Amino acid sequence: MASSLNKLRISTKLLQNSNYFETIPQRFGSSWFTHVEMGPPDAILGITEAYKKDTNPKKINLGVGAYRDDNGNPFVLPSVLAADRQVCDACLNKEYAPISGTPEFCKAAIKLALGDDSKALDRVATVQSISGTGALRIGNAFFSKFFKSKDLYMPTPTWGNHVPLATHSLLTPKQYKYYNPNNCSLDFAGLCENLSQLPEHSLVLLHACAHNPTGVDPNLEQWKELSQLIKKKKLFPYFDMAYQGFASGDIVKDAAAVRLFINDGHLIALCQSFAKNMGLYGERVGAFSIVGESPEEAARILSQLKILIRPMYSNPPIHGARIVTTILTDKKLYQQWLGDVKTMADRIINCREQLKSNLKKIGSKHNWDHITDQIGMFCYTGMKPDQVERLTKDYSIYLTKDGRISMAGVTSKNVEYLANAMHEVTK
Ligand code: CBA
Repeated sequence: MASSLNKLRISTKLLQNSNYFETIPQRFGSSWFTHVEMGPPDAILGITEAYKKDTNPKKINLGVGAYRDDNGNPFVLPSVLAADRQVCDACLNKEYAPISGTPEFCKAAIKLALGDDSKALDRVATVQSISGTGALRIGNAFFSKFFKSKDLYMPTPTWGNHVPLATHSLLTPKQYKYYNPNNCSLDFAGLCENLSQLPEHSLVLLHACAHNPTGVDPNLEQWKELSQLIKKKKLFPYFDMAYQGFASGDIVKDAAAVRLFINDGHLIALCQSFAKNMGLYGERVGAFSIVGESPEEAARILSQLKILIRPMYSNPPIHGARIVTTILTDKKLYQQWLGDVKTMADRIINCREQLKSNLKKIGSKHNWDHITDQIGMFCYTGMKPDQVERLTKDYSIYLTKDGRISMAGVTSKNVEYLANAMHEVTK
């Protein structure tokens, strides 16, 4: 009891990032909450709020990674629409799902990641999660409770939310080298050097594909080397796969790193999201899995995951998971969905070409090759914070301060305006 109280106290302190609790007055004047300060907007989702307020008809939102069609509109995948109709027509009941989500969903989700014929399927514990963020939340809670090391190593840079997700579960975010800003590419030597220096039994967070924010992934040969290194150094690979299908347009190719690690005999943890590859952003569908040593071990892990989930949100929402299950288990819809994923990935790849060629056409002297070398939803442009600020202030182009643009917001209609603005601020 004393130790769990202590843990709660430490957690509160970490969340507040100060010795706040000891200093707050109980009550000041008429309210209990006069001491609650205004917090800053979210570094990514806050951008959409600012964008919405802008009245410039030429404004562009390149902040959040949410796919848009070539008219800049949200895109509901035709396969998702068809599956949604099937689910509604079935008039299913609205009972609670099991704590871990429906077994059919969990089975279909992990098969998509590991492959239908994976030998690991009978020794994996999978639970449905509140999209990719929720998967990380469950994973971090599990590691905080059951892993000896409380350090979570992540690439520099990484998705901004990885850091608070770690601290909320009392894990300490640590870094390893990943990206070289001088040549806008992977710092593979630095990455290997850093990983080989980590203490044994460390937790290493890896972006499975379409690294956010850099758009730079190791190639297959480099993943092979990383797998051997991680094995030799006895590190635990913890994959975040939020973009399966979005990097290359091919869900098998994008799962190559995860499947390679399994074939090399690693036990892994895996977070999946269906926000991007099925366009189910607001439905919040994802999965968290741990591949164990045996079916018996997987059953023990699953029992503990359920114990962690129950007080977090009891059990997951059902509608989005039904859509995903329908698509993944219906041969015709599945084929249609593969085509939809490719349509989205191809449009983004095409926009990369257009942005680069427009910059060249306008006369930019910079090397913009990284725009087409990088993959996935984002382009890490290399623009500095003052240049980003000018883009927003002078051109109503909204993006994160680190110069990341969501390629999904670029269209054949706004690409020229964007290229011109980028040229003006980087001259
Ligand atoms: N992992 C990574 C690496 C991500 O980029 C994101 C989404 C998630 C979680 C997990 P969800 O919970 O929606 O399944 O995604 N990142 C964003 O696309 C955005 O959705 C982004 O713009 O960086 C976000 O929430 O920040």
